[in-house]
Amino acid sequence: MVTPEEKQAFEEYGYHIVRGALTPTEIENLRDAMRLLFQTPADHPYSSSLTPSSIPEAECDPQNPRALWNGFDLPLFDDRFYDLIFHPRIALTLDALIGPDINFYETCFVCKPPRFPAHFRDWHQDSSYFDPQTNDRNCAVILYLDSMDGETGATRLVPGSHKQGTLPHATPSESVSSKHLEIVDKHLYEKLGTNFTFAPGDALFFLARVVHKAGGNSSATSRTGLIYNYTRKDTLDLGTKNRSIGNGIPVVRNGRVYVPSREASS
Ligand SMILES: O=C(O)CCC(=O)C(=O)O
Repeated sequence: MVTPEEKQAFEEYGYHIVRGALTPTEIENLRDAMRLLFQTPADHPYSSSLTPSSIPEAECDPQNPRALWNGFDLPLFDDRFYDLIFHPRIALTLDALIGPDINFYETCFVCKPPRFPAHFRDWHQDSSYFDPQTNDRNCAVILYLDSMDGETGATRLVPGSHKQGTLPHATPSESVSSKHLEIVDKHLYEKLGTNFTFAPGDALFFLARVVHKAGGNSSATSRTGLIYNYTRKDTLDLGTKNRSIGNGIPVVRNGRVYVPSREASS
């Protein structure tokens, strides 16, 4: 799944890209799952897992009537999000990058509606939510369901920034923002960030300490990515245990995607 050169680059820069990780049929299937998730009513028992954006200038997308920009615990809303945890190409790439032996950690989506501001989900490390852990083998993969580039919501990241360790984070001061943690000195990272162009189905893997942000979307259409986090089997929470559903379940063992019945009988 990953060449020795790619593994070395991953350790150096903290990220890895797999183009076309999802097939066109898989993309369509996951877009359909997102279309249904976007219809979740505000009085749904689990709607507190889904966050409307309240961006004044953002256009309302008829497919996303509550303007949901972010949501966690996706398998609560559609079994297809559960199946995706075990996608062989993604799971075995993770095993090669941070393994051996991978566990699931958490999942979310980020939807960038038209006119999504570039500072809305600004520079941060995912590890600000996860640390302390027993080691740094915690990795996100963003699966792009729509094309994204520097003007249309592509994730930006700072290569090698995982080597800085854990940086101070705070809640954003801008009135229009995600309200999620961001780096206190976030202005330092703007000129260091790499711009990418992603096609639907591409996958961006990066360590939880890599500094990254969601790009702004100046186009007329929403752009959605699914973000799945995984850990190595021995990467454990030392502080408050992450309570995301499915957290800690086995995904790869002995170089194979975990299948419960098979493992029980072997
Ligand atoms: O969607 C993106 O491009 C990145 C979003 C992100 O990093 C986050 O919401 O934590």
